[in-house]
Amino acid sequence: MTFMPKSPQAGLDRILTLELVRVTERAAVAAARLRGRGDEKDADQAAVDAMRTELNCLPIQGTVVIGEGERDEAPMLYIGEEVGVGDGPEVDIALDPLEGTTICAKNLPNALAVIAIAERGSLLYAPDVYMEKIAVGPGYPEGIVDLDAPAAENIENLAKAKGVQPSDITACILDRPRHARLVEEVRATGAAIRLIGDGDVAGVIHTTDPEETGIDIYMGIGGAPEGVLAAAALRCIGGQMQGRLQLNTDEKVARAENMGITDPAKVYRMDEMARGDVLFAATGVTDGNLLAGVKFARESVQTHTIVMRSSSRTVREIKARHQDLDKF
Ligand code: VTB
Repeated sequence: MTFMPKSPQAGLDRILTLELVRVTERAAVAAARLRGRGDEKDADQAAVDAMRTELNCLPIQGTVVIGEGERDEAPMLYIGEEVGVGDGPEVDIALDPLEGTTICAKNLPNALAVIAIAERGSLLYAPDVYMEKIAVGPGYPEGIVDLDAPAAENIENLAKAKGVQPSDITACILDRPRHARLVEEVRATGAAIRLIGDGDVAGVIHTTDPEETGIDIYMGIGGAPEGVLAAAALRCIGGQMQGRLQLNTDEKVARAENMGITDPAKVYRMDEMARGDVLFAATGVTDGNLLAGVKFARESVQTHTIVMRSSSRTVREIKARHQDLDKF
């Protein structure tokens, strides 16, 4: 009998999934060399340079749509920058070479190097404003959480669907004064809260494996670019997420309009933030709940990456030992 390889699904070339791993690995190693040095800017710059170098080796015609900022404020990986070798599929790219610059500078858990690639026109072009978010992992009925419902109702509905008491639920929320009321409302249900300093892309991803991470639900206001990246990840693993841009000034509304957003109050579902075939990769910079951080040994560097693709829902974990230390 001849072995017939399974034909790849439509959408992006699946070989890109593995190519993507090198991109986040390299950014993570560059940032990790500057872990715990108290210098956020240096670590971020190192990650940006490394990611850009590796991205420019990919066989794509890529456009950064979620990046380091607008062209005038970010010299590299700015929104609109063309990356890749300029040949191959036209793709949109959302990236954060160092998600959690402060946690990296302090060497605290869950700093990541992150990237998502999607077919052209299928990621939400979100301005760099805040986004109110709510997310849960897979296995719950559609609509189990709702951004417009009171926090207590979301916790209670989730607990019911999970078959536990609200006191068995843990919510992940960014530790910010703006969340004082949300924290109060969640605690009033009896639920526990994991307050994180930064890193809400990881916070959202952690909801997909509550047994491992101890987190059932992500709630609160974080960055909109991080919201799109998190939605891309959940599209691949499964789960539910909603986000609403915080366009609370005329200037922000105008910026959003420039990016094609006409309804400032719209609640975006996960599949409206990241449509079509999406590839997502994240490499741990510091040790975290799902990914180990970069380890430096005498003759090698080790990395831990999660890489996935929405059309097949394959989730791979890649632990790599790099021995070509000149490159890293
Ligand atoms: C979050 C967090 C990021 O920005 O999105 C946060 O996940 C939101 O902004 O790691 P504020 O810090 O202003 O609250 C980050 O901290 C990255 O800047």
